[in-house]
Amino acid sequence: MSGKRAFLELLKQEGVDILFGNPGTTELPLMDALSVDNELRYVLGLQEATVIGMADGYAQASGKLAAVNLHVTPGLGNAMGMLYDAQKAGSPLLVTAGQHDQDFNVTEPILWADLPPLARPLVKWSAEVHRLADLPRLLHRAAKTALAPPTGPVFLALPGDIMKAEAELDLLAPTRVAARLRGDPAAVDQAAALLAQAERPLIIAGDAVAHARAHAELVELAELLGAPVYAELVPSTASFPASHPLFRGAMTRMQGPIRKILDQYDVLFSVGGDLLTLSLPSDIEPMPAGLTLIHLDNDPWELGKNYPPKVAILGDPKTTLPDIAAAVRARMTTGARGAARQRLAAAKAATLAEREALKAKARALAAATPVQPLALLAAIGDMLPKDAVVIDETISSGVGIRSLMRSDDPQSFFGLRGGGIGWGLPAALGVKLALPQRPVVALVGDGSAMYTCQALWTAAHERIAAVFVIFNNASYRILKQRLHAQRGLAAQVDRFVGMELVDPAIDYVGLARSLGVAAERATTVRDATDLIANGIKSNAPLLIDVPTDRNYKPV
Ligand SMILES: Cc1ncc(C[n+]2csc(CCOP(=O)(O)OP(=O)(O)O)c2C)c(N)n1
Ligand SMILES: [Mg+2]
Repeated sequence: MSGKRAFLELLKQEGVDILFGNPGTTELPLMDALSVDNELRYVLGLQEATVIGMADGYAQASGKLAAVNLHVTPGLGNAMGMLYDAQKAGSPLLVTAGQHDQDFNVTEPILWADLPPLARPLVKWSAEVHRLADLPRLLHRAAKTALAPPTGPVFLALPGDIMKAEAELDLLAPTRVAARLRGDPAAVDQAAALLAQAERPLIIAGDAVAHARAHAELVELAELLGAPVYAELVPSTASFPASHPLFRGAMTRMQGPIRKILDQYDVLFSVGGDLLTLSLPSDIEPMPAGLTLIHLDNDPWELGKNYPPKVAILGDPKTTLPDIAAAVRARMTTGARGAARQRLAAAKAATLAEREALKAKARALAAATPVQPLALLAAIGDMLPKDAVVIDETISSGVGIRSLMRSDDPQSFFGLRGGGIGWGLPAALGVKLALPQRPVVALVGDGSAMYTCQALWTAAHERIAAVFVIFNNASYRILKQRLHAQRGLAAQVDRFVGMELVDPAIDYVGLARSLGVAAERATTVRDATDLIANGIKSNAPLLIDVPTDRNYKPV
């Protein structure tokens, strides 16, 4: 068997049915093999950032391995920003790239550089195949590593001579690591003792809860404790059902406001997230000294990474949370149960009041021109069908988004976890490929959209019926907000260099149409939601450009 055919067979063994890629000369052997393969769908992205973004969305929404093939050095280079996002989101990506023939590299041919060290900082494992006989073992190892917890991208370089060579090959077989690790019983009991005595417990739910599909298990514990639940600071998933009355939305990323929240509690249970993902430095210590921390994660790196917990449990949320809940129940005194019931009622009332206030604020802005992002978000949240999936790259426009979207199941919401912008458009395509039966609506900032607008062509070419809503404030508004808040020179002279996307204004409708995607402009909230509804019905990709308020000063 040839290396190129073996590679495709190995991917199929690993359950891969889509190969996301962008080819060049070093990938020609592989492209040759694909020409006679009828099982793998090759999804072409017109820039490598788009290729990785699509694969990331696909991996996150499906929970499956997503396979990628990139061009040699510059191809991998273009992919790095989105690879960073995929790493932060823990997306199981098998990233491969072609390499020149091994005996050709000493001449330093065009496009050549040593690839594994380039990818290494952003992946769990990075290697190159040096003998065709090793291809099956290395490919299966790569796939196993990507999917074993904590999941994440891996990289494998494929020299041309390996792809072209022929040999008798044993393709071996995939390994799947059974990941439902149940936390240590002694530690579970210790955690339960602290939780059962807590007077003001709080839960922060991270992405691993959604990855483990452990909503019901966490809801049970939260209700038992009467503990409000925040999503981790920069979530990439719906780690708790948005409609649940204990859910307070994603916690802020600013030290001062975080501290204000945490000061109200005596025990913090952090499950499956990054504690805490901060954005800018501050003199304020966000973690109160007296707060008792309990930590559960399936990634040992995250346990006690920044703040020392009283109890740290390595375990899968789905299998470990019920053990914790059972132990808490057994340990709670009658008094503690009564107090928990009161907390539950009070927390529910507080959440409902907060949510109602946010919605009232949004309603009051519904008719404002230009469109206010809060009003648009709330209206979208009200009109989306129950099974819709929201992709969030709204940046400065996303305030309150987790409370406004009915993101109730673990696959209903995907957000930009790594902060490298340009993720939203391609991720939406990957999500729609993984969940073809569900309406997929991407909410994307105008600036973010420009990094990977090529994704629109792939949407048209592959007929991927996602709806893209551009929150178009003709600026990098978040940067203006942040710089203004620093009260420096820019705020004094009211001039923000490199943050205005004007002169010329970018024509997103024209851009989308030029890439084969239908597009319309909406100047009112009502027009925007009508168009979204049409887009969902039409079963074809649609871009909706919504000019939104450019104001960046606090109101
Ligand atoms: C790859 C990458 N380049 C640059 C940045 C810096 N950056 C963060 S937010 C932002 C602007 C986002 O603009 P837009 O999508 O229009 O959202 P808005 O701030 O206007 O809400 C930029 C340039 C980044 N995070 N990632
Ligand atoms: Mg903008």
